Amino acid sequence: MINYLIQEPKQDPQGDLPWDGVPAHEIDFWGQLPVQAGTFDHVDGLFYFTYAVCIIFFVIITGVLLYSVFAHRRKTWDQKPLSNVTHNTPLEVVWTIVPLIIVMIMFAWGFKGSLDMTTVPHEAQRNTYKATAKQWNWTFIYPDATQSIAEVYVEVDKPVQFILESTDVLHAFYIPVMRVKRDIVPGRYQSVWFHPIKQGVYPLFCAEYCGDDHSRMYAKVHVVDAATMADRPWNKVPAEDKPVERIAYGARLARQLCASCHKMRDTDTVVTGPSWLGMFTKQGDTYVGRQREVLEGGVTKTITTDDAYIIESIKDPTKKIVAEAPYNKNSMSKFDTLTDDRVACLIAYMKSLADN
Ligand code: HEC
Ligand SMILES: [Cu+2]
Repeated sequence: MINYLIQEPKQDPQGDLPWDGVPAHEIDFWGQLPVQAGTFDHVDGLFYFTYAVCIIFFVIITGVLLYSVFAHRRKTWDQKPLSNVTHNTPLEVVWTIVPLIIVMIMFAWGFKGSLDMTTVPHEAQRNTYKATAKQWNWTFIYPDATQSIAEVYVEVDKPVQFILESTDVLHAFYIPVMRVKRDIVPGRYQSVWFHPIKQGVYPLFCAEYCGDDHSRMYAKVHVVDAATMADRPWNKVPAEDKPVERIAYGARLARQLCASCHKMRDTDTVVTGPSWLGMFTKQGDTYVGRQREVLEGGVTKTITTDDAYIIESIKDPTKKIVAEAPYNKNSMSKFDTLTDDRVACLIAYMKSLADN
């Protein structure tokens, strides 16, 4: 079987984005990704069956058609019809029954598959994660209530369930190598489960068009062994006595979560939200926020962009809206699941932007 590579995902020149470093996966002769999950074999089985049926019938039907067109063509201009057969009962019965049987096989197979996908085994129920989709990123909550963003760790050989929710519009949770895909409807919980069988890093996509940066709504799925899992690599926010690491961590979060709307580097071109450059200025050893006109309940106020305002802007962005156009016309969705510790790292990063 021929193997060739799909293209390496396009690298963002600025790096630090969720899809950096996810290896391209080999696809087979039929254009399929290798299966990395122990469940859902029937997805591929049914796919190949349907594919084969289509090819076989295409060849038979087109063959008979072309043959008839050629063999039974009129050979002289005034030739009379050679036959006037209007129907053939045995033939019609055959071409009704045979496709009916084939379609029933497809239905039964698909129905069995759909049942297996929607019936979550107990083992997966005991290993339940939550995935929150929003424009345009993914947040994951683990069974132990810790959190990670734009990447998620699951243990190899341990069935896992994801409860899915959206805080804004329609999204879809899609991990091609696990053969799972489920639409996420705002205001409704959905769930999927799968059984990862091979360690590695795999891409998770949003498979429902959800706005400008839909194509960047991407996450990494790390399938790791139990020892790595016990170490909780996703939960390592640098400690408070490591300010430099905290700024670097905040910068990474900002690239993952906020860079699609806020300018934070000279080279950024986004203008959806206010630039973070100039948010703080440094006076001696302290960072002073800028003056900002905001609308709170329709009333214009002038405030200073201090920590409390920034925390509120993140957790409840509609409370005070930046009054300046065009920002007042755009909206920011709330990041209310972001832990305080992570928000503190984000603020440390915003302040560090005043350092140079
Ligand atoms: C979908 C686009 C979008 C994303 C993503 C986004 N923001 Fe915003 N943000 C906005 C818009 C638009 C405004 C201005 C309107 C308002 O105040 O709500 C804003 C305002 C702000 C403000 C107030 C800024 C000021 O100058 O007064 C802060 C602070 C902020 N965002 C922080 C964040 C952080 C932190 C993140 C990432 C965790 C983030 N934003 C992600 C669109 C976004
Ligand atoms: Cu999406």
